[in-house]
Amino acid sequence: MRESSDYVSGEDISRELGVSRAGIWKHIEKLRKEGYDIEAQPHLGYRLASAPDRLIQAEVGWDLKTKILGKKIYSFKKTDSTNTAAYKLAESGEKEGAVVFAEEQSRGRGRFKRAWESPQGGIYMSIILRPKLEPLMTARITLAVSVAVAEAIRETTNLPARIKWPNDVLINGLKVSGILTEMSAEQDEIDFIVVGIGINVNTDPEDLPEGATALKKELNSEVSKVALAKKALKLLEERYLKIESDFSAIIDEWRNLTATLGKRVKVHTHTEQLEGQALDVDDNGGLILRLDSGFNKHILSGDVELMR
Ligand code: BT5
Repeated sequence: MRESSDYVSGEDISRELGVSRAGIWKHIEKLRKEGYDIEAQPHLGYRLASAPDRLIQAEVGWDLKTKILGKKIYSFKKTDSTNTAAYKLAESGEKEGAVVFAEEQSRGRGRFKRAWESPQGGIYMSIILRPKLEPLMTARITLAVSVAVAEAIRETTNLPARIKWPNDVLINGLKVSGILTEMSAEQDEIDFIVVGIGINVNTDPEDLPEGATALKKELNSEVSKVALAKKALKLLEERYLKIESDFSAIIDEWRNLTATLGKRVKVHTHTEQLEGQALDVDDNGGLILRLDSGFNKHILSGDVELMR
């Protein structure tokens, strides 16, 4: 029915799916309850007028042009945190590429035990990865994800999304997306990584903290969460496959999208506060900071404050 903009007869559906006409009616009723707008006309059959903008297998998985990411999709209407859910799944052996979506989170998490506000209207997704990288290289993943998210926003909305090292995507200086990369590793080997992505899509700005914005607010119209999530998965997969072989290409993209380089910044790490000029990123995805003393310092994790 999805491939056709016109009516499909009950007879055709019945033949193709091998179910009775009464069976079809039952399915149609179920789909309607899930938010599908299906028109029924005697003699003509059924027509899909609109599909719900929900982060479920039938929507995100449909025509998703990826090889790994999203091959398995778990969806919650509401959960505490998709990262927590994905982490548990990965611990019990879930394969690389599985994605957990939620329409809402009750305890969305940011980095360093901070909260991620997760009201309805946003995308909350976590992806399980099992890269053969040294643990030191996980910052590469965050960098690649930030490029994929910023590009997906640009391609879907035309809005000027920019990246603030390491994990923020901004529009006009306001935060529209955050990334939380969590890892389980033993010595020199990564067991798995969970990449959590939160994007304020059709979120009501009143439900967001100061300094945040949503795509709907910037664009003045609703954005399809399904289309954006699909695009992000596709663009992320392309970059993920190059993370070892061609990371310099990802850094080049990052350089074009960043709002951090060249700026005077203050960096808060968990041990110290540093000030200087954001010079570049290194091969591990770390930030290279030119200190006032003239020394360059490589920082793998921290918060950047842009100075005037
Ligand atoms: C982040 O942390 O930006 C990572 C956010 C990751 C969220 C995703 S959603 C799916 C998955 N499941 C989870 O539980 N988490 C991931 P950080 O850099 O620490 O930034 C957190 C700070 O951003 C907060 O302290 C607030 O200042 C701000 N903030 C909180 N909610 C926000 C929102 N919805 N939009 C913009 N900014 C927000």
